[in-house]
Amino acid sequence: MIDVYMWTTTNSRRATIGLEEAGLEYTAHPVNIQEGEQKTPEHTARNPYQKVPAIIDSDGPGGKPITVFESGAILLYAAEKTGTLYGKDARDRVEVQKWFALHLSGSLPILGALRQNPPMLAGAQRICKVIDGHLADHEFFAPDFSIADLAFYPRIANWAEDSLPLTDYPNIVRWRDQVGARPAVQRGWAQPKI
Ligand SMILES: N[C@@H](CCC(=O)N[C@@H](CS)C(=O)NCC(=O)O)C(=O)O
Repeated sequence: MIDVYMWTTTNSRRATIGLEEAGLEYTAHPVNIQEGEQKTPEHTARNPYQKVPAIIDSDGPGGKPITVFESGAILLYAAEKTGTLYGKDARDRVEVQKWFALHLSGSLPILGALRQNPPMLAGAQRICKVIDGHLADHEFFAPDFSIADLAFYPRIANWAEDSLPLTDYPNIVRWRDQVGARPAVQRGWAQPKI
C-alpha cells in the first residue's frame, strides 16, 4: 500500500495523478499546509524540506518500505515500479527524459514564478512557445503518454489566464483538455478528499 501525504495543491496532485495513471493503489492523507502541518516531526521525517507531497510505499524495492519526496521523483518511482509511463524503448525514453527534465528545470519554475513576478513574462512566453510548437505536431510530449505529460499538466490545469492567456497557445490548450479528460487524471486531481 502507498500512503500519499498531500494538500490541495498542483504539486501534490502531480503525485496522485501519476499513481492513478500507473495503476497503483494509494491512500491520500491531507497535510494542511495552511495550518503548518508540513512542519510537524512526522512530516519532516517524510520530507526534510517540509513540503508536500511525499509518499511511503510499504512494498518498496526488496519488499521494504520506502519514502519518496518531490513530485517529480514520485512520478519516476511510479513509472519504475510499474514499467509504465516511461516510453516503450530506449529511444522513446530519451524523448520522455528530455521533456520531463525541461518541465522540472524550466517550465514549472518559470511559469510558477510568473504569478508572483510579472517581469518574468518574456521567459514564460519563450517556454510556452517551445511547448506549443512541439505539441503542434505531437499528441503528447513523447511518442506515448508519459510522466513528461504528468509533470507539466498540473501547472497548466490550474493556470491563471490573467498571468499569460493560453489563447495564444492553442496546442497547449488542446493537450491540456485531452489530458484533463483522462479518467485517471481526474481521479488523481480530485485528491485529497477534505
Ligand atoms: N518541487 C516540489 C515543490 C513542493 C512544494 O512547493 N510544495 C508546496 C505546496 S505546492 C508546499 O509544501 N508548501 C509549504 C511550504 O513551503 O511550507 C515538488 O514538486 O514536490
